[in-house]
Amino acid sequence: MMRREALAAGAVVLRGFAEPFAAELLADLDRLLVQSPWRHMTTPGGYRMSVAMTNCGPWGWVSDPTGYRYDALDPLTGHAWPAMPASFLAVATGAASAAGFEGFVPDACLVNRYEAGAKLSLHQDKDEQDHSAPIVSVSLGMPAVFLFGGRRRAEAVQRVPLAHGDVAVWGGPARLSYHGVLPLKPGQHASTGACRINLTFRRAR
Ligand code: MD6
Ligand code: FE
Repeated sequence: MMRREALAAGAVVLRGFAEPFAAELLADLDRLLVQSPWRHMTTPGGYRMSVAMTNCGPWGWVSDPTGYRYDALDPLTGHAWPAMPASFLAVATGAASAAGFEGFVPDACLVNRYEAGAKLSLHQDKDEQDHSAPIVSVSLGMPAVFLFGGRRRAEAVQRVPLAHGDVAVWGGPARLSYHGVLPLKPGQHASTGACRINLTFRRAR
């Protein structure tokens, strides 16, 4: 059973939406990691990100000392990113529809791995060309506290626990909302061990 929790106009958490697909998503993730492995990117400010990342699909989100961008090639391998698995696409389009965003076809999936202590500071996703498409964010494994604010950094931030199988979707009036993830607590999850995996789907181009 899926529970729907509104965060704001245009933003919702679909509790457990991805749970039935979790085993397939994680098996497909293992296959794509052979092609484009985890790496810790560097921020434009020169810091090593605590979250390990990779991508799949036509476009991959990349951070390096020159800035943030979407790139068709994995800078680590020089090759195209792995294709987006059918299971990933199905969960992303299904969750978007359930959240009221019909016709969402992601062309980028950023995959994040949080280990104990890893965090993501409050930010907006604005490197995409098309802000009419939502962001679809699938949580697997260890739980985390997601921070969800407003369009301006100074606005109040909600603390939203995200567990295995939960999907957060934000678009429309919430598309440019500030968001982040608090440092992951140590622990173990049956499907991912000590880490949290997050699949973030976007329309980059
Ligand atoms: C999450 N990730 O891991 C949310 N945004 O739950 C993001 O919001 C994110 O990991 C932009 C770039 C990288 C990210
Ligand atoms: Fe983000």
